[in-house]
Amino acid sequence: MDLSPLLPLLHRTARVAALTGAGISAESGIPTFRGPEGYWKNHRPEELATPQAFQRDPRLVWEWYDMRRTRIAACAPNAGHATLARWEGRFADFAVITQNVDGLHQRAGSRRVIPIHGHIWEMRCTREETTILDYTTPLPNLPPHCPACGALYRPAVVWFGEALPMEALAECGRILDTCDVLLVIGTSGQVHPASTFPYTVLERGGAVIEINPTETPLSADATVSLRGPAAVVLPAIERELHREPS
Ligand code: BV8
Repeated sequence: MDLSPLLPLLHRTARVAALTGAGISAESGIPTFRGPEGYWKNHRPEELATPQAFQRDPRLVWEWYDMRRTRIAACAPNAGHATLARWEGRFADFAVITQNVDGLHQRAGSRRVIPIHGHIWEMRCTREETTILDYTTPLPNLPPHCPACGALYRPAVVWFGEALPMEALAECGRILDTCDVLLVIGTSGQVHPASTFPYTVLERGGAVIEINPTETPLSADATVSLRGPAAVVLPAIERELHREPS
C-alpha cells in the first residue's frame, strides 16, 4: 500500500482528528451494522435502534442490547484502537469522534473521545433521566428497571430519530473547524449527521484520509482513500511516520 501521499499531510501537522465507525471494531470481533452480520433475529439495526421499537417492545430491544453487550465484553481493542490511543501523545491536538457505543477506544487508552451516539454500558431511567454505568453481562432481568422509581431503564445511546447530545455536537464542531487532517475510519457514511463531518473539513480546506477495505460515497471526495482494514493500515501509517523526519 502506497502511504507516501499521507506523509506530507500527517508529519507536518499538529491538529489531527479521527472519525470512527463500526469498522474499526470489526477486527475485535464486533459485527458492523450494515455488513452480513448486521441482522439480528431478522431485524435491521434501523428497526431496533429507535424510540418506537423500544416503546413497542422494550424486551426485544433490550435482548438485542444485552446480546451486543455480552459480545462486546468478550472482545478487546485491536491494533487500530491502540494506534489512535498512542497518537494522543504524537500529535499536539488529537481527538477521536466515534459513532461506536462499544467503549473500545476508551479501553484502548484514548482519553479524548467524543462518543456522539452514547455508550452501550450506560443506562438511563426513562422517568428520572438519571444514568448508571452497568457492565453486567448478561443482564439478570430484561428489560431492566430503575431500582429507585421502578420505571424502565433504556440504553443511554442515541437512537435513530433522536438528537445527538448538544455538548458532543458542539465539541465536534470545534474539532472539525480546526483540525488540519480528519481520518475517517471504518464507516459506511450512511448515518447523519456524522456523514457530513468529513465534508465540513474538506469545505474549509482540511484534508480527509479514509481508511476502509471497501469503497464508500466518501472515497471519491477524500484527499486520500486507503483500501484496507484499520488494524493493519493504522499501524502501517505509524511505522511510516516513525521513519519520516518529524
Ligand atoms: C438526527 C447508536 C436529528 C445506537 C446509532 C438527514 C439525511 C439522512 C438521514 C437523516 C438526516 N437527518 C436525520 C436522519 C435520520 C438518521 C439517519 O442518518 N438515518 C440513516 C440510516 C438514513 N439519523 C438520525 O436519526 C440521527 N439523529 O439526525 O437527529 C434531530 C434533531 C433534533 C431533534 C430530533 C432529531 C441519530 C443517528 C444515530 C443512530 N444511532 N448508533 C446503537 O448503536 O445501538 S447509528 C449506528 O450506525 C452506529 O452508531 C454505527 O456506528 C453507525 C454508523 O454506521 P457505521 O459505523 O458506518 O457502520 P456500518 O456497518 O454502516 O459500516 C461499517 C464500515 O466499516 C463499512 O464501510 C465497512 O466497509 C467498514 N469496515 C469493515 N471492516 C473494517 C472496516 N473498516 C476498517 N477496518 C475494518 N476491518
